[in-house]
Amino acid sequence: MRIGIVCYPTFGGSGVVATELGIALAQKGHTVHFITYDRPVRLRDVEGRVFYHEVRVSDYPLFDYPPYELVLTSKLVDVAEHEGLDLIHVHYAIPHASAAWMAQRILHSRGLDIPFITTLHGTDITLVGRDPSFEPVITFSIERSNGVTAVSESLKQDTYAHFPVKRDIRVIPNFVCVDQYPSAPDPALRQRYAPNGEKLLVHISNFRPVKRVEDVVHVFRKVREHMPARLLMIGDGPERQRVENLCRQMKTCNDILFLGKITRPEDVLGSCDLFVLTSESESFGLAALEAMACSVPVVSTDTGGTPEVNIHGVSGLLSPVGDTDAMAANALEILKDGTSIARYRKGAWEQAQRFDVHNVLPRYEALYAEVLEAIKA
Ligand code: GMT
Repeated sequence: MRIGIVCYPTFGGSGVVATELGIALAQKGHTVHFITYDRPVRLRDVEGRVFYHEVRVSDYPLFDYPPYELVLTSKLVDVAEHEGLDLIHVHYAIPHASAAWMAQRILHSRGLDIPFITTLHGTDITLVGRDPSFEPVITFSIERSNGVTAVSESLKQDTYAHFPVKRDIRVIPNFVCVDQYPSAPDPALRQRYAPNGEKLLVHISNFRPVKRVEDVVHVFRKVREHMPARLLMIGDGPERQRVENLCRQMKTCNDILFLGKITRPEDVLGSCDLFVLTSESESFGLAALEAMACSVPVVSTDTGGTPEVNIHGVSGLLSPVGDTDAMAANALEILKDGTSIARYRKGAWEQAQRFDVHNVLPRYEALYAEVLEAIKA
């Protein structure tokens, strides 16, 4: 199959999943064309079957706002026609699904009928989508997609709750290539970040308000009252400065390290003892799954799709949003002794296996086959 993938090329989970999906499809022999405004950060070639087409918006003085959706639409038409795409898969409802619909109509007028699939990732529905000004476009493009997937059952239900959408939405969860994650800590990294045998906590996010990153610092402070510990903060975003200021006020700077954006977070994750995710809302929590794939247990909030990924008492522990006392108690419960740590590490790794690419990819391929069949009929 020749598949076009549209995604945000950044460190966000939707871009990471879209990129890994394209790579996994190419590994199975499909040809994959990424169409986006920048090269996806995790993109790599697979035997000449992965291509990248940049959507470049020129800066016309006439426009107050750059017309990205229109340029994306034209690029989709161009790539579909000239690369002979069989199908387009867009990640994130806006503006990708509406651009795909417009491209589909243009292609139809030129005698080509190409289906498009929309994968809903979370903030397109739970945050951005709740802005009433987007509602008509999101509802329309979900209804008109040839196939729609959501990354969790919770996100599927949120979509029905927030939009007057009637059509079927298929849950296909996010995935990881479990083999690509380290199976044991790296002694050199442990020595660098926890030189005195401290427990190593880690958080990864885009530091947006929805992540409640300050709560991570409060959880860490409470854990450190009971055991020697250090915290690694990975990622960057609008809240980072505020969180760094909080660390300075609390005089915890020596034990909290801000590593910024990292292309291969698994290199660090694999050497940590506990992943902390304090989000207010989270459709899935890909970063938590990546931690679990490295056998790192998770202390998280019980919001959105997180409980579908982090199983309470197995891969980690869950507690209500904002309850940093409960999250710290959960962290201490997991880290209390070697037996508990080993049990949760095993539970985390086993739970990650359920989301291995080998289990999830066939579900996308089956959907592709179904929509291609339906468009021919
Ligand atoms: O978490 C973010 O703010 C980024 C966002 C994105 O679109 O990249 O992540 C969403 O999609 C990820 C991949 O499906 C999910 O793992 C995240 O849970 C989801 N984020 C939220 O729902 C807040």
